[in-house]
Amino acid sequence: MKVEGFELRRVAMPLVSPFRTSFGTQTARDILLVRAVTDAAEGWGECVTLPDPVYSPEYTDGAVDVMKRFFIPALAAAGIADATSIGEVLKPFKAHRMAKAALETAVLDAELRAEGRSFARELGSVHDSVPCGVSVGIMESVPQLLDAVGGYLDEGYARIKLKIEPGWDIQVVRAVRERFGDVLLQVDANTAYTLGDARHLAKLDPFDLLLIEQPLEEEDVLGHAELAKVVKTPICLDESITSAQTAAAAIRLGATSVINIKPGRVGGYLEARRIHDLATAHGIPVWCGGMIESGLGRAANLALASLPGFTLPGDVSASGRFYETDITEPFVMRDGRLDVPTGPGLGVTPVAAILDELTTAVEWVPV
Ligand code: SMG
Ligand code: MG
Repeated sequence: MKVEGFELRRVAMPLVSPFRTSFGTQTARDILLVRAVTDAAEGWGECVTLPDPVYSPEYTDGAVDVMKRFFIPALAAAGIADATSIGEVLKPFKAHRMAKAALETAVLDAELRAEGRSFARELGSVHDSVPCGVSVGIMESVPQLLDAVGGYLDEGYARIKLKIEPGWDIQVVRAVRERFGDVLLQVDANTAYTLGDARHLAKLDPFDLLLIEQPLEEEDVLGHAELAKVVKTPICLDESITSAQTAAAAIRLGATSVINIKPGRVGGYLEARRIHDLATAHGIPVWCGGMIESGLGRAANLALASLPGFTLPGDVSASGRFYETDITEPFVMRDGRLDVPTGPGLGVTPVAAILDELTTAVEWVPV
């Protein structure tokens, strides 16, 4: 397979409601899509960067720049024929994993479409459908949050994740438990606490949460290991896990007893599978994280979430959780589950008219 070039496309997608976390509020997504054009087929990759470097050091304009300035020229020079070589070719360039992931996913999708194989089959899927979790942002008031959570439970979501930060944590979890009983419940702090908050975070223990996600700084893996000695709620790392290597170290240190796997954060679906394999070998459950993806990224996440070690519901929601109009046929939940796509590659393609309408910029970068 010969890669002829990459189209970099920006798509503006308004959210159905603002999504507030400890690092800011998103009201729309400015999504960077990569379309790999090859002599055999085309493939899509979604770059999960945010516009600002507030979740991770990457940001969308930076991803475009690093792709054009370094990654695509390096791929052109190496003459890559398939997706598995991309990681090695881009290895001399440090980090920028979300940008690398988008390129690798686009080429992998093209390759799989050409061969008529699905992402799910390629990655090692063992389920036809997966249970859906939903991530619920920080809100103006507890009654407003309870309304939102009630609505998601009515829709059938199998697990609720509450975003927390200092001042919006213990009383919020208590209110949700009191109102909704023993639903599957977990919290995500997006690095909003320090080890000094250990006693405070231990106040979450009586609420029988599945896990607390990334309470401390991305680089404070040791701090999480210390925290795990004080807090009974299982600690789950998100931001800190950037590769199979960091995952192995965090497991060894006792810093994480569950792992959130986000393909973009770790450099792609192939590295995501390696982390799944490693965690499973250590008896560590994993689940698939989300970055407010369009239908393209969602399709790939569903394939990943159907691997055997993904034993907890992921942040894999229906299209309607975030978007009135998705760029693919919408993913619609049935009995709290989404079907894993089975068609070639991602199994979905953008609806041309919708894609065109939402596109704000397109650039062609030849290889
Ligand atoms: O796609 O359902 C989704 C979003 C899930 O909460 C979610 N993601 O830290 O896990 C996380 C956040 C990161 C993105 S927030 C803009
Ligand atoms: Mg998280």
